[in-house]
Amino acid sequence: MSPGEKLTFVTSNRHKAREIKALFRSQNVKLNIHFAKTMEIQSENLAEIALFSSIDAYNYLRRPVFVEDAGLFVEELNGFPGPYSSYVYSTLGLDGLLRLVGKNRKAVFKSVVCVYGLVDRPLLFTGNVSGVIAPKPRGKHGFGYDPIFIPSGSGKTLAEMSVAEKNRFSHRGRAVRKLLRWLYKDRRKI
Ligand code: ITT
Repeated sequence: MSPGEKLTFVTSNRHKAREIKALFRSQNVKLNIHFAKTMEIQSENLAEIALFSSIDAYNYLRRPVFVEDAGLFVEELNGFPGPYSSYVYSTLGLDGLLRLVGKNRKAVFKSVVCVYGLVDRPLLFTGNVSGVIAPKPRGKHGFGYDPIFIPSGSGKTLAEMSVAEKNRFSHRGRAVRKLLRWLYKDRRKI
């Protein structure tokens, strides 16, 4: 069995599952997915949240797992909503967030992947993408803040992109490609 096939991705989010599955498929690796909501601690640090979620997933499944935690950090709002992105999305929504953003529209999407139970320590991989907040929502694909985030180097919002195109730009694509590189460029580690 290849190292990637030993791993199970645990998430409650079918969009994330689709994006990550496509990244694994592009390397000809099958991905096991288990849909469940893992425990999320309250912290300002995405890596800490991902670490605790991965331990929770491992304790439940008792096999090598990985989770991914992400958030949108808006510069003018000192990084808000950041680790609270899920809660803010369901309370303020896109329009509520757009009302808070003024002249400075810079933002960063951050992703942290945490693997637990594969080797003798947790493995963390991060991916960031800078961009700007669009004046109004555009596009029908993706989820969450995709309709209002335009990554640097593109004129489109993430919601105007296919899964493959979003993966080329996105925070998640960057973090998961690092994981795949770790698994396949240096197999002697496992
Ligand atoms: P998990 O079960 O994997 O934790 P989740 O939906 O709770 O799924 P996160 O806590 O990582 O995921 O993400 C927090 C929120 O940030 C999420 O609900 C979205 O609103 C937003 N978000 C994360 N990644 C995004 C992306 O790629 N595009 C748009 N919004 C995103």
